[in-house]
Amino acid sequence: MSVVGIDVGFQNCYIAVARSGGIETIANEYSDRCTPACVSLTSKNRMIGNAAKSQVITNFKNTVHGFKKFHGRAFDDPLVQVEKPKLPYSLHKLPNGNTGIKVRYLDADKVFTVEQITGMLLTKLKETSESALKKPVVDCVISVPSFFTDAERRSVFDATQIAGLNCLRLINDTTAVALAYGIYKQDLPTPEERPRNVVFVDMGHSSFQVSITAFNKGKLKVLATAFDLYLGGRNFDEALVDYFCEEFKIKYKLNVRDNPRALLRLHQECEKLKKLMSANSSDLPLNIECFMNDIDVSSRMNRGHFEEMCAQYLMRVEMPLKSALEQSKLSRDDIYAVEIVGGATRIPAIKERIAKFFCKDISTTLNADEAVARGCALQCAILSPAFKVREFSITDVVPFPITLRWKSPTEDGLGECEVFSKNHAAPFSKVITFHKKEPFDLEAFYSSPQDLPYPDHRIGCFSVQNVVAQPDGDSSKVKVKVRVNVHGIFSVSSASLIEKQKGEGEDMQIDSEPMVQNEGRSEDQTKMQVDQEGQSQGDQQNEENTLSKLFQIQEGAPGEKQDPAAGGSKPKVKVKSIDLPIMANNIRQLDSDVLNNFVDYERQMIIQDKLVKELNDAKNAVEEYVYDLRDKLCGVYEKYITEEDSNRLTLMLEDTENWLYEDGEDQPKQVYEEKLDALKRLGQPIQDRHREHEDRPRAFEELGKKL
Ligand code: ATP
Ligand code: K
Ligand code: MG
Repeated sequence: MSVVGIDVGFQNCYIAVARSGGIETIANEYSDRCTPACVSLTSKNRMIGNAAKSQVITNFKNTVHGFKKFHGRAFDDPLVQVEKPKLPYSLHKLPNGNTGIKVRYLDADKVFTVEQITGMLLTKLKETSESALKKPVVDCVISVPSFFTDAERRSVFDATQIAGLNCLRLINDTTAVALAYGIYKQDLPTPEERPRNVVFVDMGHSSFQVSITAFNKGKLKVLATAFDLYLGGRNFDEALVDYFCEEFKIKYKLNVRDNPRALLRLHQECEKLKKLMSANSSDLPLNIECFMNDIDVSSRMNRGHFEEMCAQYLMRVEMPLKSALEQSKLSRDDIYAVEIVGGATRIPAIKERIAKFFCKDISTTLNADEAVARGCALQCAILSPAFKVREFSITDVVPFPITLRWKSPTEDGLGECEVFSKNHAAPFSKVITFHKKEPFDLEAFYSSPQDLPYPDHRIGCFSVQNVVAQPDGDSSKVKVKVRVNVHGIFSVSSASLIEKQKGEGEDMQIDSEPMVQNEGRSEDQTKMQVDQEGQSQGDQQNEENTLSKLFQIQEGAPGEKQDPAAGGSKPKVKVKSIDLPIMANNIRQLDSDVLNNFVDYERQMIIQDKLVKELNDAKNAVEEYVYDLRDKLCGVYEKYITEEDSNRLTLMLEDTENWLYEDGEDQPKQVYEEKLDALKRLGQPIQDRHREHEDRPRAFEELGKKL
């Protein structure tokens, strides 16, 4: 079993694995630890990662990047509409209203869902991990921004399935970083001592995330998270692009925005310039040759000017820091350290703002690019039964409060209950008791739409089916379990009808306020605990854990369960409970048949890519042989072939080279293989004569040694 953690960034992806007793970030076939989040479609195959990035300008209409924010979003979503004009490729409204990505692939127009595009990227990352680990990779942990809502998380999860991955956890970026920070610390306070509070700040290419996390020995607890959905490194690139577009309009009469290729090039150059400015406060040049209409352009920029231009973005750094601190109810003095990660935190002005806000020097003890992936790999190792890892429990938060609503005969026709408050511990399950005579619907939604970074506050509707009245006509007691699972996804996970036993029932209210019980740890966390052998049960001092002890469900006889409500002080009464089916509607997740089609299609595309790769390899082998043999004919082989033969062979090699660029440009694999064989039949005897000659003195030498 393999242990793999993947940081899927808006711009950059990283993979970490558990290998030879530690966590390592691995490099791809370009010896690059960073794989660009980029997919390029062509008439023959797909290129993914570095190969796709090199197509950004040449094949701009079919090279997809910057798609992470489209997960779980409708085409009409304001966020999608803001991004759309900035993209060199086209977006398309799918029949179900979702965002589709329109490209040319295999000489046909094709619309992919964002799950499919991320699925392609994950396929590549899976292959990279497999070649590093030299074994199949299925289990993994993948990071998502902490502010991702239900729909976005479900969408990313679907993408992992398309790629054939078994995602053990979608972990929040900043929580992964916290794990990477805490698990190696030997000097954390004991569980009885005051925790060590650390702020984690991650500014990537597209967004800004902050978390405050409390550490004690063997555990971390996220206290608060905050974010700016639209603040990241790309804003700073765009500020430079805007500036130079204006300048070039006046200076060179160029309308850069009308030329997608030039605009993309300017973007790339501005990003380079931005990075240079992080290390350099002096005046720096920007030069682009043959930029547009054969004109070379040049300009200059320095850090001071850049910071002035970006004042509006720099101003926004403080807000999420302030929000997280307020939510955590800590003061600045309670903060032990401020750790920064993410590429854009390398901008000196951003570091300054963060340090100034906390009145503290910031720490950069973590690898800014790789910490998220490493945290993911650590979480994967903890969850994997095949690995023994230092005990470490992770308690995350519910970032946006969740409410359930149902039809009720009393009140004003609707009953309502906030089941998860903001920053409630997660993963977590709760049991809610209803009194009902017939099936009923539970509508789940985010309680505060105004704070939600998503235009629709509905999560889904869960129908509890097969509910009937008791034989005496009374309402039945229905226990419904709701949970935020290990991925941060909400669901009504199960329901059961409790059959009334003799002598019980007098104290039953009809459809009163539902009773909510905290179940403590969800199943997922229980499993986590089992996996982390020897972890103490009572490791949380909070109220939930006490309750979890009180209300732990025990295994009963088949079809029967111990009534969780009967725990505690009351004597335990055995009751019969019947599992009820739940139908989930309007959940923003792919239907299973659609998902299966995507899984099949991804497999087909993988096969297609493999065929193209084999074909290209066969063709390249011919080309390489031609170059190699030609070089050697005028070099080391010269003595082993007559001049006449050599001339004839050289001519043949030249013919083959020309053929490769003409008739031989696009042939089946077999043709290249035959061509190579034919060349080898001529080249091999020369090579053999050469080798024989080389070996002879060595053989004599060896013989001499022996004698
Ligand atoms: P996100 O977290 O938003 O999904 P990501 O994880 O892909 O995005 P990172 O890899 O953390 O993003 O950071 C990429 C950003 O950091 C880019 O905007 C890049 O230009 C910027 N960046 C990297 N190095 C530097 C540097 N030395 N100075 C300034 N910016 C930098
Ligand atoms: K990243
Ligand atoms: Mg990131």
